[in-house]
Amino acid sequence: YSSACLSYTAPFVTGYRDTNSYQTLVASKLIILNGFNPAETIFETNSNYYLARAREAGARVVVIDPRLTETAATFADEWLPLKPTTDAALFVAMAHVLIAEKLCNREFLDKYCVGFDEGHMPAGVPAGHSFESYVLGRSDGVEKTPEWAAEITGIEAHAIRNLARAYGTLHPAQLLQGLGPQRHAHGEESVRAGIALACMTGNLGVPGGGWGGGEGGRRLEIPIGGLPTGANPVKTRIPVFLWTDAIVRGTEMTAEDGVENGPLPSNIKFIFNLGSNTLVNQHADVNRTVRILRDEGLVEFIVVSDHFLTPSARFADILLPADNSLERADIGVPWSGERYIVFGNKVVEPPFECKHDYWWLSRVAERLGLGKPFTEGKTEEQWLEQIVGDARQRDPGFPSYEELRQRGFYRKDPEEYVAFEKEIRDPAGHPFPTPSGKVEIFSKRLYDMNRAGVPGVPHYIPAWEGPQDELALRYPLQCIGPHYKRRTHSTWDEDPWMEEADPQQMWISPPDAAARGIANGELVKVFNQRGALLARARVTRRIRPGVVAIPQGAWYTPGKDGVCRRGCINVLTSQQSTPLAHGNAQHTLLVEVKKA
Ligand SMILES: Nc1nc2c(c(=O)[nH]1)N[C@H]1C(S)=C(S)[C@@H](COP(=O)(O)OP(=O)(O)OC[C@H]3O[C@@H](n4cnc5c(=O)[nH]c(N)nc54)[C@H](O)[C@@H]3O)O[C@H]1N2
Ligand SMILES: Nc1nc2c(c(=O)[nH]1)N[C@H]1C(S)=C(S)[C@@H](COP(=O)(O)OP(=O)(O)OC[C@H]3O[C@@H](n4cnc5c(=O)[nH]c(N)nc54)[C@H](O)[C@@H]3O)O[C@H]1N2
Ligand SMILES: [Mo]
Repeated sequence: YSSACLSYTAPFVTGYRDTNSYQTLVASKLIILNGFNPAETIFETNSNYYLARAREAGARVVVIDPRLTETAATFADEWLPLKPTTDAALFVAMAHVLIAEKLCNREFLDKYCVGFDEGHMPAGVPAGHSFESYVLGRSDGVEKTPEWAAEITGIEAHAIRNLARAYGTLHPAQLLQGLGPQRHAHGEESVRAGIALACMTGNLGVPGGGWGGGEGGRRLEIPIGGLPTGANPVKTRIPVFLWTDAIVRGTEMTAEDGVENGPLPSNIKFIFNLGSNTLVNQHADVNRTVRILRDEGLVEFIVVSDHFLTPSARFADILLPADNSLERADIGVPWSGERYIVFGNKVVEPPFECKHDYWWLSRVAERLGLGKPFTEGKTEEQWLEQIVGDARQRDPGFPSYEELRQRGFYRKDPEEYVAFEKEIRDPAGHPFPTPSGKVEIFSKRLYDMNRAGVPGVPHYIPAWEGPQDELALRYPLQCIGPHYKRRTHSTWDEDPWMEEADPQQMWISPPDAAARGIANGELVKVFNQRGALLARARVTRRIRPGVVAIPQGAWYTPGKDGVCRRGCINVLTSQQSTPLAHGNAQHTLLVEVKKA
């Protein structure tokens, strides 16, 4: 759900996915934050600290986002409010300026990359397929000038030119992409086009330079393990976003659907849903999901474990009340590449029948005759001791179990980490782990796969349900669902204090509101071909006209008419997956809004 397009696509280009640590921002002369909003989504505890340091050191910060986010309000010298789904067009036009104004680092491209120009193409590919040929319009007759992109992105041509010139002359420069731009139809392309730009300006593997998709410095993580998961005898894998399809047509899904080692021997009949509200709330197209889950002939049994009676929990055949982090001892590992772990001691006993998931899972394993291999006879605490013991073997500085329990955390000093540094310093000794050993701006693997909508080099491909889709005649507003600072997805949506601080509301621009007679604070109905919801309008200049934003994560609360009263954006989103990664495009949708 988070990063399918990035995680799946980046390895085709650079061999693996990696990002500089945020300390390196301090050396940057220019920082482009593209759909990256760490002031609200906190990509690393100190990402904002380093952004502030970088600004103090004189870096210019440009934020590209349809919304004037808290990040833009706090750090940006310039805000470019582009139309959602059009990042690749912006990047391709920046590439055009770099070529036309001779700001390209040809030496870097020749040495480290394949596929930028016709002189550096893999064997067996007909002429005209390089990135340069695409940008200059030699392959399709359309020159990707800033004027071409202005029409598509809604960013004026001179602003695109200025940004490209700054990127081509201020060195080192860092281009950081959040995960929002890739959670879109053809989200693969903004990832690939971003890496191509970083190479064109010689910004890969350089301190203060770099290209990043979200999390920083993964390689510096603390070596903490978890419970062994054993060997999964099932070798068939499906893209997670297609789980609802696997319920209705699992056995028919093929490699075209992203299935590996298929086919599935059966459609999904049984679901364990632990610590997740994705069963209903967080997956796209709630109304379709609900229709599927209601059909008892499809999924026959659902087990849910949670703290709250979430919209997902309402679909459980068996609902298990879980203990929470104050009611058990556990090791907490940050989700991003950070250099600390925390230890949470048990503060109170779990109330009523609440139990740790390990407790009931062990008992299920026992009934299946797998008790011993599952638990190895160990209690929860014995597992924690073993995990700490293993970590101590890998890292001599790691505290003992008792020390960790007392202190509550273990951290290592932050260290600068520059992604792809060794590949750039020593290309012969450390080739990029791609077929050519270089950065593949043209990927022969993707070209040979010949997947519809995935060419060999990055292209701008108009999104389905995007601003250029005919559907916009019926539903003229693009709608995005940003991650909201007051909650984690749907967690704490029901908390009244958080609601007071940051209510669930829809951002709409003054002209769009005026055209519909909507005043600030009024209740509106937002709808499209899949569903409808009610929301309070926040009329604000902080969003570009033509776009509305409804924070994702509100609890699905349908009225008798099926309209969601709370404002769960996933009643409007689509289950169509992206063409290569089969990731979700949950930011790509069109809607209309009217007074409720
Ligand atoms: N407070 C809080 N923090 C969180 C989370 C949370 O729910 N709440 N969730 C966590 C998780 S699991 C994840 S995966 C990350 C998610 O982090 P992201 O995926 O980066 O977050 P989003 O809010 O989806 O998108 C980031 C920004 O992209 C913008 N955007 C949307 N569409 C486009 C586009 O087409 N182009 C451009 N340039 N910008 C666009 C949005 O307006 C938004 O400001 O956050 C993590 N952090
Ligand atoms: N429209 C739209 N939809 C999105 C996104 C988007 O950008 N737009 N983002 C997507 C992304 S990136 C993600 S990661 C997903 C997130 O989707 P989910 O991971 O499903 O998100 P949460 O709503 O945080 O659900 C977590 C649940 O776990 C429960 N829980 C917490 N701690 C425990 C515990 O210790 N034990 C048990 N048993 N339960 C516990 C919480 O109460 C909560 O109900 O949403 C995706 N959905
Ligand atoms: Mo995520």
